[in-house]
Amino acid sequence: GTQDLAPGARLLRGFALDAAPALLDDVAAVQAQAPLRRMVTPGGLTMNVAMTNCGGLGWVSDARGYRYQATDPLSGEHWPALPGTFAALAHDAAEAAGYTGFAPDACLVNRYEPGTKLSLHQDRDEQDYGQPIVSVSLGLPAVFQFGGLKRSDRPARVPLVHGDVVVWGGPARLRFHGVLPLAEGTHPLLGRQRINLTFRKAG
Ligand code: MD5
Ligand code: FE
Repeated sequence: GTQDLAPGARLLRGFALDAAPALLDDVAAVQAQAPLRRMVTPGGLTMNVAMTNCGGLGWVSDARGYRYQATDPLSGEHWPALPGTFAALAHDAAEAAGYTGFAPDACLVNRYEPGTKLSLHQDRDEQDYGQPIVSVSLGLPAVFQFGGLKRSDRPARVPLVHGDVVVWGGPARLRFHGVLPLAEGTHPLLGRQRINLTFRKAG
């Protein structure tokens, strides 16, 4: 089923279920080339979530700030190419939410383990806020925090499970959001992990 969380935010329950095993094979291939790592914020804190990227651009954080760049700072090489399975799923999910022709140039892979959280933030490092963001949840369930346009707006709690896809666009694009600490558990395909794929047109 499809559900509007708010204007511009559409939850596609189970949209990625059938594709999930193929997506996870490609996640493993991406990780083999560009390993997951915990990045450091400009303020000097090590992030809780482990990350890597694929596609023409990847999101990075270090002492100099947050940005997208074409190369992996660990290797100096380009990020792995965006797998065809990823591009097709992101395009089709965006279309199901009313965005035709979505062609992401960046996929951020976020890896959560039990206890891992993502603090409330806005996604502001992309060039064009008119482009949607597609996010795919795989593995362990999480409780997503969906806030307002001000940090002080009390966030709603949205449970997200394996196979769920959310398309964030329009007036939802700049809402504050985060992920509560992951509960302990074991997923049949991923074990003690949640993987979130976040697709963007960043450049
Ligand atoms: C996650 N990742 O579950 C989330 C999924 C990130 C991040 O937040 O920055 O890597 S993307 C959630 C999102 C993106 C853009 C807008 C909104 C939510 N929103 O309006 O709530 O790892
Ligand atoms: Fe975010």
